[in-house]
Amino acid sequence: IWQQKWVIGNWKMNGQLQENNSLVHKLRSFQTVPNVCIGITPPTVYLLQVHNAVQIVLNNPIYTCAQDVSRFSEKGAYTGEVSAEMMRDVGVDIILIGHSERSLYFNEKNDVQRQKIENVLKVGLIPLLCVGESLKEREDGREKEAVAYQLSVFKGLKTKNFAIAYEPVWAIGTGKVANREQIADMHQFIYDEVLSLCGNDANIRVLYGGSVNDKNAADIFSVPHVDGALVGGASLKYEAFAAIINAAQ
Ligand code: G2H
Repeated sequence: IWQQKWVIGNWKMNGQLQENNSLVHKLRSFQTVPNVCIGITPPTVYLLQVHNAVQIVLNNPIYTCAQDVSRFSEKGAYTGEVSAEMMRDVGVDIILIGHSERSLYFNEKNDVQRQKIENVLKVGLIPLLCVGESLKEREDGREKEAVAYQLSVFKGLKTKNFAIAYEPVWAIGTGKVANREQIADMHQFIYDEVLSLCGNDANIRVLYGGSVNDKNAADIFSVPHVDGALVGGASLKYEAFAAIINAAQ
């Protein structure tokens, strides 16, 4: 998967047993899309349902992803928490870390993200770290400084596999998309930063996220160093998500 384009749907807090089933069943028709790694990120309570539904076809390439994980790694008295080990137990492959909505609503910062990444790596799953500057940081010309600070959570980790989603906060769910130059420039910067932090032999996927839809996906995928997309709203509708998967081929 480190050579493929990734199209990961992030359902956020959306979904229901019946609609999930019908969406996943339709998506299973994509089992042979070459060079595309498809992922679905349902709310935690639906992970097992989605995993079982994508497993029905053997050797299917649909990955089950989680939106978040506990910063605690050992089982115990942490009411409401779900550990990385439990995620692996129910078939999760990839775990999102540090989505900007986590910092916005739960005040999650670098130290917590670092703990979560370590927990994910410890159980052999892939962390997908979300980074991105605020509107104010971009207006002040500090977007790279902001992203470099977020990426510093990778420093000194013993893994060579890194997935990152660049999601400018001002482009999330707003309909605004960063332009080609902004995306190319930041993705190049992320590559350079991560390779210098973790070594030139690291496997990296850098996805773009923020209002990706069926209309703009092909254009975004053609930008250098864009290895895929993290798709929110548009991943909830089969037609739109399918068109984005097709655009990634
Ligand atoms: C950014 C993205 C997916 P949307 O959060 O993570 O959501 O595509 O709705 O902007």
